[in-house]
Amino acid sequence: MIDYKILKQQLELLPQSTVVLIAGHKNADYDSITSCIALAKILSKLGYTAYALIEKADMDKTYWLDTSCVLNTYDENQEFNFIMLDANRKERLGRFEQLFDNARTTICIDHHEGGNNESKYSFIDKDISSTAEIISHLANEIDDPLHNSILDEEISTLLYAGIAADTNSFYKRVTSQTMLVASMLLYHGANGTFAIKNVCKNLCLREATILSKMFNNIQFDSFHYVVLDRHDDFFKDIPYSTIFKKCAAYLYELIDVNVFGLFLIELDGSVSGVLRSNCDINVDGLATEFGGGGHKKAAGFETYESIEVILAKVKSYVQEQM
Ligand SMILES: [Mn+2]
Repeated sequence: MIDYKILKQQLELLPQSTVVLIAGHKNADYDSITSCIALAKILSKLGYTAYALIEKADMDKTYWLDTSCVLNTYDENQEFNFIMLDANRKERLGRFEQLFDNARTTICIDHHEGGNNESKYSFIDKDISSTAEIISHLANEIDDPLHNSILDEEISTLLYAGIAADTNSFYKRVTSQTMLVASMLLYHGANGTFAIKNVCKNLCLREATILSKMFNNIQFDSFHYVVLDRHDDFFKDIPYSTIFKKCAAYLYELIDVNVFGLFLIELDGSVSGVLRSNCDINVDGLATEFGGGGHKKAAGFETYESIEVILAKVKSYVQEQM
């Protein structure tokens, strides 16, 4: 559980004269993107100069958002504070890790397993649906009942989108609190249909072709998996998020699959992987063996282990845990 009073106080202790940078994990998903932008907008309303840091490669996902508070790089010529959102290990920040190292103070707000306690202050709730839900509770805490809410239509829509993304349209990891928060966001003007359309229901024909190739390549050896290879011309230029977030979401829903692995062999020989569990097998522990992590039922990694070694390790792990 997060003590939102203390989180609010911690944010208020940041001096307004110092820039606040907010960044999520590399290969940003919609929870990470919308939470970063929403928090930047909330802090701006409170009088801060706040920016959401998003990699150029992830900007294609923001075409439906106002990105006036988004930066792709930051020139560290003045002091700044750093908030790590939707990630709890600085190495997950990718290119922005160096900024974390050089920040005056660091705050982590997240809902993932693991974590290295590298931030000065950490606010982590592993049982909550999404980082966007955490930011919604924070907004509630900030709100003074005598004044207008900090939540406007835009911020509410961003947070609603983040929750929808991590819950697969309010389908998984949803609690009664999640629905109360969603209701509050709708009350403050969130455009729910627009948000879900943009984060969950936006498969185009090209992506349907990619998905059909993935379905055709499903294999089984103690667990179900698909191996894709960037050396295959078809997959050479397809964005990571299209494969791992958008298309893969359909594969995870197959009801007769217990553990699902999706592996992409990159051009440099490394392998990006995600693991999903529809049973009691904890895939976070498995992803950790490859230097990654995530949640018990959904985790990811990047490794230089060969695909043969990865498949063998996952297979023996699944057999042990069954
Ligand atoms: Mn998340």
